[in-house]
Amino acid sequence: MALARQRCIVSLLSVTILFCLGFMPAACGNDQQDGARDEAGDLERSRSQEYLAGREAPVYGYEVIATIDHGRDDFTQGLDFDDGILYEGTGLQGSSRLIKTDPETGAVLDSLALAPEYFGEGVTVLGDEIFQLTYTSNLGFVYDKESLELKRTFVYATEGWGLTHDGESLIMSDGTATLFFLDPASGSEKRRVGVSDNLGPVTCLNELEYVDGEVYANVWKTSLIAVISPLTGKVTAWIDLAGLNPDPANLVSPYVLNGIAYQEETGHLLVTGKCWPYVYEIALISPS
Ligand SMILES: [Ca+2]
Repeated sequence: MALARQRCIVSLLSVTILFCLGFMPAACGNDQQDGARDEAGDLERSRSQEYLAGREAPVYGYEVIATIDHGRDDFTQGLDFDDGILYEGTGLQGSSRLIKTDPETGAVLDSLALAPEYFGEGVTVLGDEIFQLTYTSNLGFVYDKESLELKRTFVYATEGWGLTHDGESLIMSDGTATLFFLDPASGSEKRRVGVSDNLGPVTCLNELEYVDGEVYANVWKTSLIAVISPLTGKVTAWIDLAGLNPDPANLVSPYVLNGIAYQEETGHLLVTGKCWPYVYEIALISPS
């Protein structure tokens, strides 16, 4: 899994470079481009349907409320919203950052570059601190929320993928079907839970967000978010974001959905993908 992910990233680094140097599809597509986009969108929707086939939990849809500009070279690995500010962790060795953004304007308020040996992963804000994982270094960083000054580090045994918290514990994913609950003071593991639904373990859990007593987890390389009971690990619902990718013909893997933040005041989610041009504010639509 992890090796596949790494290979995927390495093999597409040249694409990343082109992309981040400014290559983007023309804003005004011609018929050929529109056709390719429609075809890619249809493929994305059919992949979601294939994944969901036979799964019993209800499936939520979405409605786009607003769009926020997002850096096209920001390889999103984690997203969180706290006190009116959007916090983002980005990845890739040599270009991983922690970024504070004003979601009203999309303006970057502050940012911090990780040392080049670290591949940044999930981020979450708890109290006055920001926590950020690294992919394969088994090392987490804790920063002061206001100044972004590094306060301490912590270690964990697995790869680091997604990160959120329930107010008491950090909740971490590692690309498997397990969620780890960590003590925010020490980083030590308090407990873990396996995630499953009626078809068995739900693996490839990536970016996380804690919402009203449940854990939302993006299933890596899909447009799907699993809604998980943190007590039992059972998937209680799915959110299908197929169709949200703004350019599915070009924003192909690894440029997949990978950012989920929750705006408590509105009940909306802020979601984006790696190097996507927008963060989307969305409302969920109940299953019909
Ligand atoms: Ca998140």
